[in-house]
Amino acid sequence: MSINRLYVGTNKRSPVPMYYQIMEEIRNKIYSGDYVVGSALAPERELAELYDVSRNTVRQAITELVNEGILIRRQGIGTFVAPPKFEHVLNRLTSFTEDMAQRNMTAGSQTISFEVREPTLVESSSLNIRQSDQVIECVRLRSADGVPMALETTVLVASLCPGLGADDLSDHSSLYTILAERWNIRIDRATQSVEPTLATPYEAELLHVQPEIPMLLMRRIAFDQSGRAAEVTKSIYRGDRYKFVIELRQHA
Ligand code: 16G
Repeated sequence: MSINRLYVGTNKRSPVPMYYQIMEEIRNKIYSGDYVVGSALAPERELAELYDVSRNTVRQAITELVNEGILIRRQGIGTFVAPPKFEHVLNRLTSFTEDMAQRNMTAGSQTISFEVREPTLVESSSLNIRQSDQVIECVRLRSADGVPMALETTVLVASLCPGLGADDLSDHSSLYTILAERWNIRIDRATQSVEPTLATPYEAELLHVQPEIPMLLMRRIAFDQSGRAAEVTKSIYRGDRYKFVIELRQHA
């Protein structure tokens, strides 16, 4: 214990709360490889002794890191170092299937619901169609090597992809590939927003996470090669497994 104490970088006299400093310490130990992915964190009692704080303070630091997706708590077993989050670089328009292929992972798709209906006011205006036109709404659970990653609700202009059925979108099929191959609709441009949100009980159950963990909500309006809006998608990505990286340049 006394040797470990030499490496403790927390400072009780700092105005920064101790739980916050301990979070930073644990994060640094993970980044520097002192704590490896999958390894168990020392018990709360030991950490409390190491940092000379109460167990409550240690528990608070650990809970915050669990919420961030850096640690994983397994009920009755312990707390473990989580694998690094997927880094998704937002500088190119890709499909979920392409994203997974770039990581040498297999994209999976499970269709939860599929229906043809009239668009809402927001959808008809985003897709630039009349309210009397038809749209196809498809809810898909997307996975990476079998692990659920995102829940996507896609609304497509029905007249652009006549005959598209629920069966077309199951297993490993890519919507963008089907649109291109069957109807020559090549998704060429999109506007996309990202906001934080909390997992609803329904999303949490499908994505195998605790309810109310942070999630990333993305909305995309995608246009084809002739500039027609083809798709409006709401995607809920697991906040504990994803981080988005944006490249910035001062001059375009
Ligand atoms: C991505 C898109 C989604 C699109 C899907 C097509 C985001 C946030 N969303 O998940 O809008 O419908 O890819 O993927 O990137 P697919 O071709 O694999 O079905």
